[in-house]
Amino acid sequence: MERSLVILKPDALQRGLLGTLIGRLEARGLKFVGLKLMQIDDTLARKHYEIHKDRPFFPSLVQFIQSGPVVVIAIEGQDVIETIRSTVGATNPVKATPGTIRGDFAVSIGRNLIHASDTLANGQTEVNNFFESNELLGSYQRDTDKWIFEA
Ligand code: IDP
Ligand code: MG
Repeated sequence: MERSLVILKPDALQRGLLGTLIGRLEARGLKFVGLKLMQIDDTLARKHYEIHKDRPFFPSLVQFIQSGPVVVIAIEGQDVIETIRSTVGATNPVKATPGTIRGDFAVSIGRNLIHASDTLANGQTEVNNFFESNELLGSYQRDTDKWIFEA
């Protein structure tokens, strides 16, 4: 089953937007299988953003993501990577479509509120980097699933 890691970044908590952003994801019908408040340490920050290590913004990115508590969410289901990326919107909020999270709540690329995995492989890797297997509850059913997913 496809998995994605969402991080509600430190700006989301500081701005009091956790509930709003979780609500957007929940209202779309996405199934949460892991969810916790944590503070990311330097080792995990560097690992998470390793693909950007040669970019000029890397130092500020790893510093920002560990600058305060975050909420991390593991989401599971068919096509969750693409579904969540479309809900999140473009990396640069200036270019993000209104109706997306970044298009509605952010204006600056370095304060764009939310991370979402970008590929199937990265989704699996990132969920495993942030959650122990006993923190993931993958097997429960929701009574609403038949109203959200066509059989
Ligand atoms: P994504 O979060 O939409 O997947 P990525 O390209 O993976 O975007 O970049 C990771 C994060 O790095 C972005 O969410 C953003 O906060 C930051 N970032 C990306 N490009 C820039 C930039 O050009 N300047 C400053 N920060 C950037
Ligand atoms: Mg990315």
